[in-house]
Amino acid sequence: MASRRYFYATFCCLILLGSWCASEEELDNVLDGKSSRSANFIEIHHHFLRSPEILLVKTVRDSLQCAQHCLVIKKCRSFNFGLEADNNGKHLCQLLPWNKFQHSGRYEPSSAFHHYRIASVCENDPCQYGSKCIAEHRIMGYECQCPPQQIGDICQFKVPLWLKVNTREVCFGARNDSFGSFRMQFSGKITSMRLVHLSGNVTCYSTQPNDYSYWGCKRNDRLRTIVTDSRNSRVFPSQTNLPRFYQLHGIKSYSEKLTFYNLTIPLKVGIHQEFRVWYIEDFRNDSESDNDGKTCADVYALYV
Ligand SMILES: [Ca+2]
Ligand SMILES: [Ca+2]
Repeated sequence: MASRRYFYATFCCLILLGSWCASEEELDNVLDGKSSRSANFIEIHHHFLRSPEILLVKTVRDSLQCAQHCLVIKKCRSFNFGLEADNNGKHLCQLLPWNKFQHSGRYEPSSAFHHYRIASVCENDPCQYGSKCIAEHRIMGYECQCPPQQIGDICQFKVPLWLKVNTREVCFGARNDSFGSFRMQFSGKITSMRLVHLSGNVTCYSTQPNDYSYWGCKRNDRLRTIVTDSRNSRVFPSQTNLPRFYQLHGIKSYSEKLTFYNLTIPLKVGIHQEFRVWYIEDFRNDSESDNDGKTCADVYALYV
């Protein structure tokens, strides 16, 4: 059975300066002089990857020096290290752009080589429900490619599902362009959004402060809160001719939840995409000077 162990290697320009200078044709492919790169390598004794492409062949004094050469080359994912030394005590070092996961049929036992690959976070199977893990070696991160009915950074959520999308409370005022903004925590497709009241209230007529409302002006069924994208194009509610107020069945201006259910075509959203919550008069710059107050809310989206 092949033995396996880990070792840590790092490259910075100073370590290799003098031992190897990149040739001109190699320059596009190597880290610049200000960069550094580190990685954990997994060592598999007596194995060899017959890679369809070899980035570079060097002779080196030991496997650590081969690992350092691998780190210099951006595309390098693994290397074969020859066990037999030449007359100068140097070993063969083949730098490869692939690892055994991409070419498992070419990974084989060998009496002449040990094989080393950069440890991938994908080896721990972080992506759920059989979704595909794509390793990003330069930052040692990864990305999960989710099947259609799942979302989340590790595809952990099955849709349809309401998810809270703001990380801190979203507060909007009623004048002076005091919209509240938030960024989506998950990419996917949404059809609905829901604002859940946390604190505060707003009014369109502060000279008569007896009334209060979370989403409108007075305590009635006229709603005056909208959601736009970062370019201030309205997303919710989706009706095309926006009056100074609108109505939604069963929802009052002081209801705890303001739910928009009106996207027939799902809206594709990206992770960290910005949306804004506006008071309508403030958005329209229309009769906002006598407005007052501030409402804070959490935001949920229905992913489908
Ligand atoms: Ca007003
Ligand atoms: Ca305004």
